[in-house]
Amino acid sequence: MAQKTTLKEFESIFPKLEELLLDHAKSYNLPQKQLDWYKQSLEVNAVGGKCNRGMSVPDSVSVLVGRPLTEEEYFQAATLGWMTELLQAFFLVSDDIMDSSITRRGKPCWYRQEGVGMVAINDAFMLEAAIYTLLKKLFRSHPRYVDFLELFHEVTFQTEMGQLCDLLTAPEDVVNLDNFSMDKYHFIVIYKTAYYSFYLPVALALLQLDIATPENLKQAEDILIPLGEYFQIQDDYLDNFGLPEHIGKIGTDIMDNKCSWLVNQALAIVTPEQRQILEENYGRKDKDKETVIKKLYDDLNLKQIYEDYEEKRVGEIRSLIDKIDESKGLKKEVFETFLNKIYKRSK
Ligand code: DMA
Ligand code: MG
Ligand code: MG
Ligand code: MG
Repeated sequence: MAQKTTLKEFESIFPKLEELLLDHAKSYNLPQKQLDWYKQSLEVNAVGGKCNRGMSVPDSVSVLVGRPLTEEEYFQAATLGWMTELLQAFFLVSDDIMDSSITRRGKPCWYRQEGVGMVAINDAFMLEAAIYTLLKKLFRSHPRYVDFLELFHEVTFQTEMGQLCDLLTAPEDVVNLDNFSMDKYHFIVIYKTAYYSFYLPVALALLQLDIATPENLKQAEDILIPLGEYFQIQDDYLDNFGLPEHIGKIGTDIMDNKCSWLVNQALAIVTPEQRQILEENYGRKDKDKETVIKKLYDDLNLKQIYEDYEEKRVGEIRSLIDKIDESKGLKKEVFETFLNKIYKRSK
């Protein structure tokens, strides 16, 4: 029987990894002040989230071997999990700057914290670099070391393409609703979110066990990408309908002119008059205009449309999972665990 990791157990691995990262910086005689800064950036940005992505690595490894992990196996899997959290930290620190966000995990975004500002850009790069420091220190002799490296590089590039498309579809100065479409939306979200949040942890688990093949990686991708798309649709829904106390962040998609799932749904059903309201109020850095859009979303019943969509999508994903051929080394439970964690989430 597989065993699920707890946040406490997962977090207990972090101090050891932090020590390795700080030792690495010390080996270059990085001065104390900068060492303290790096430590602080690691602790604020990599720790303190839900760690769903990170914990899914040991959970997936345990499901795949069908038993609880040994201490050594758990350490390895949790380390790979922490690397996905470092990748996420790198993306979030930069995403919050680019999205002009206010809070993250219930606190001011890193770039808005006292004395940080644009140093956060370099901190983001250092969070990314930490992945490769750990990979080299702990996986240099793993038979799939090169595959780990290539996977992190490829998934990083995929996410950056998604972010590029997200940003260029949301210019700050021109609102053109004709620029939005569900096709563009699909591209944006599978790249900016699904690969690093869903495909990466499972691919890492397969690589750790050295059972990854082109076939089972493809099989995993075929389910994890739709699952990741559903997850980002939830994120877009929660950006407007979620409670900041639950999601730990204040929504910015309307003011940021984002090609969000909600605006695409709205565009599909608006009357000409409502479209005019969208044209005049969407994507403006103005609280009152944002309120007008929020009211329009309520009038359009987007909450109900989302809830109906969620039921339909989850049904489709369940049937994809049901069709998995377990003879290629994958297990349905890996995906069921993911789905159960995010179904009807409010944070
Ligand atoms: C999330 O997009 C994607 C990445 C790569 C961080 P987002 O801006 O909707 O995320 P959030 O709502 O957390 O700012
Ligand atoms: Mg954002
Ligand atoms: Mg963003
Ligand atoms: Mg969002």
